[in-house]
Amino acid sequence: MKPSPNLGPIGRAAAFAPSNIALTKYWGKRNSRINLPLSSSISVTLSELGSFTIVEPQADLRQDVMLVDDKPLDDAGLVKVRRVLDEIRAMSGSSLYAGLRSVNTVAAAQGMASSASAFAALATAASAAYGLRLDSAALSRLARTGSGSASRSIDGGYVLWQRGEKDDGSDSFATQRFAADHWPMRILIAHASGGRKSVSSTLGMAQSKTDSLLFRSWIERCDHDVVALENAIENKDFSTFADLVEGNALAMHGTMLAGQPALLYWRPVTLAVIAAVRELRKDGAECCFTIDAGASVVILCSPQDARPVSEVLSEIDGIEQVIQTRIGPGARLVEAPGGLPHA
Ligand code: 2P0
Repeated sequence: MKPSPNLGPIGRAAAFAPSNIALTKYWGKRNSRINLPLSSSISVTLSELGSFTIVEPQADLRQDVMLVDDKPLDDAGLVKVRRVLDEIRAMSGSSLYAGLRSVNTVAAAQGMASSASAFAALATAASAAYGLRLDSAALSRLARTGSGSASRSIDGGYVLWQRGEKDDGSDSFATQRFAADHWPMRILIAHASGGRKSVSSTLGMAQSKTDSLLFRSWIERCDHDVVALENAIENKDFSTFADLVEGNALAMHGTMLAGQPALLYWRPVTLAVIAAVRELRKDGAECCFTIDAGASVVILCSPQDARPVSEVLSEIDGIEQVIQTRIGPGARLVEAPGGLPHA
């Protein structure tokens, strides 16, 4: 790629990016090198929970180095980080390596997508550090090459990640469809106690694609759900919204279960939360659930129902804590603190 004509100075930059929760899921790739999905997906961007990342290009470094939550990033993580940085270096015309430091406020590998906020923060901070001034579509594409779901954390509110058609991924990026205040909703994360998930999303979705009898119909269902859900959000139709959000998540887990080997992320507590949410809805609360690649459950609910719903969920055996948050803005540059960004 040619250097951008619109270059700013190279130097330390920092960004915060929030995590996001998919309302219709990304589970299946058409290109696993640059994370091109087989279906579009819709998400909400979380306020508060996410990743803070500092990037500093430095002349004395012989390779990129990164600390995540004060520990050196493992080799698999570094490969993905370098993929994003190499693309940025190609655009900026700089060959400098960078020191990076990231702090997460989301629980990694518990079914909460820490890679979404991590790579959105990386793309935002690193492009500024290398002097690039990129629009949100370009940042979303960059974040996507690190981790698919990260493409949805660049913008805030209700976000649509278009699967795109092109082999180079230029038309596969996410954009805001509705601002957070279009339909303010509370998000409750019912955090299941227990260890890390055993199979990563990256591996799990590859397995489902090759091994699940239901995979083809799963992708067809997503194509339908994305269109229908965008309409439900536009019309603030909670009943349709709840059916689509729950149905899409259950279909994704059904697809995993139909794999050989079957992939099961749930624990008994997962079913207990599902039952409680359905009971609460029957009793008139506006709430519905979704589940990612883990045992924890995320509940979308109206602001007035958030507290009573949260109280019921907190009482369930096996729920460690219920975190309440809301829909918020996307990734942004922030003031970089002093001190070297790497040890
Ligand atoms: C989603 N998940 O739409 C779905 C639902 C998990 C379950 O996006 O391989 O960590 O890095 O592109 O982004 C998790 O997938 O996977 C994910 P990669 P990523 O939120």
